[in-house]
Amino acid sequence: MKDTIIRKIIRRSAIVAVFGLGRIGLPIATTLTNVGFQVIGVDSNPEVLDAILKGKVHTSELYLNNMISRAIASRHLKVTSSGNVAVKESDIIIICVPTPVKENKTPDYSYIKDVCKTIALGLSKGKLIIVESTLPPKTTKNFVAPLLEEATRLKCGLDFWLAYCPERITPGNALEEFIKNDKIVGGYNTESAEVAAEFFRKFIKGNILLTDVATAEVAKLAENTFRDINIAFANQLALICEQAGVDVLETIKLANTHPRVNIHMPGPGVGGPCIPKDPYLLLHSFRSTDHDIIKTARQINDYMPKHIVKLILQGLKNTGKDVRSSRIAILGTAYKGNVDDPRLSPSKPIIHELIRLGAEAIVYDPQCNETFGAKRAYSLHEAIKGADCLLLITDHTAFKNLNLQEVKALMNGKPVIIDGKRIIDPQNAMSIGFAYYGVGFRLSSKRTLSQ
Ligand code: SAJ
Repeated sequence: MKDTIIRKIIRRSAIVAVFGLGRIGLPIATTLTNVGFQVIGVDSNPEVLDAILKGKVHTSELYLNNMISRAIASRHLKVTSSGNVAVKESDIIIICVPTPVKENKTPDYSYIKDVCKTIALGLSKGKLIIVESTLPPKTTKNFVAPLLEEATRLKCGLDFWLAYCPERITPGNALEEFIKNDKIVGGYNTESAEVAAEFFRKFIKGNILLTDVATAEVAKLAENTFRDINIAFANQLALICEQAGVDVLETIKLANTHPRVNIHMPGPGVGGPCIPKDPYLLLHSFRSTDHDIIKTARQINDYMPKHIVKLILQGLKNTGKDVRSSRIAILGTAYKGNVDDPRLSPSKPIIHELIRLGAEAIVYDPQCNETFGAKRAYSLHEAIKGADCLLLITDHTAFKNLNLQEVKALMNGKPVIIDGKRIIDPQNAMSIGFAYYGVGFRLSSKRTLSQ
């Protein structure tokens, strides 16, 4: 049985079903057609399937729509909502569905549970199931495998193979990184790891790193939790630098010249579908102690939007303006630069608080349609005209070369600029006449923030 699937993989005659055609699953499905596999994409959302069939997917992945159209036209990619049929026709099944956390920060298993139930309807001997979705530790062994076994009476690791192989591609560069990155392959058992590794060896240019499922689950969560903690340190360092009267950018630049130091960048908060929630998945089923760096890092990063509002209020106060009669232009609602995704963006709490305080909030984001309840500007000019305060939240390339002379001329009174991503030159801004505030930029003693 194992020789059969290995032979199909080697010949690239194995048919692959990809469940979940979102920002991870769709690039994976499309790339697999590019490297010679026949792929069936499965998604429960008819709008997603329709956009794929029309080659009009809203994405920040360059060339993805062209690749999709070619794959559909050549029939290397089919898409369907009938998951059980797709499983019956496939040899390899890849799961790329979301694993969010609920309001109470516990894992939401609904997506992974639904997809496992669907897969079980079509599962038979000799298939390989690969989970790419980020999961709490021990979920593959204690939740996914039993769901598949109970419904099919098949034995995991014997009748079918199961591996946890997390994705670490960065949105906007998914197509390149899917092939280039090293790949962790966590096998339910040794044979599962071997079969999954053989599949990835056909197209992954990075290293294939074999381990067990639980270690692979924790490794993935460790990667993203490390980033969250590192960013939290950069954010706390920024707050320290503001009060110490130094610039955090220069501080980090100097500190990172140490051969083994890599401090990340401070910002207005941590957003996106992964980094803000993965630390909670890692903590799940861990009996936290009073001294928990992971939770503290989350609190620091979740505080940063509040700090941005403090900077805004300070800037308006120091220029004789009242927030209740101020127009505030917010550049960016996407959670990070050059993506179109607003999920958990720090812009959301900032905009909601500004509206609560009575400000007129207007948003411009060339890549993201979300406004979080603020007015929407359809150009930079429209957003900035008449604004009392300009707020930079997302470091889109389009915002990195603002003509500050022109911006100042459009703004009202003594203009305030709040540089959440530190993409503006403070000296240049101040020389032109802006009241400049930046995350981690020295607050002169007379400008310390009111607590
Ligand atoms: N951020 C900072 N400072 C930094 C880096 C990021 O404030 O130095 C902020 C960003 O503005 C954003 C948030 O953190 O709001 C998250 O950004 P990110 O680039 O770290 O991460 P994501 O959400 O794009 O994460 C993806 C992840 N991919 C998957 O889970 C499939 C993650 O595994 C990758 O590590 C990450 O991309 C990456 O390496 O870019």
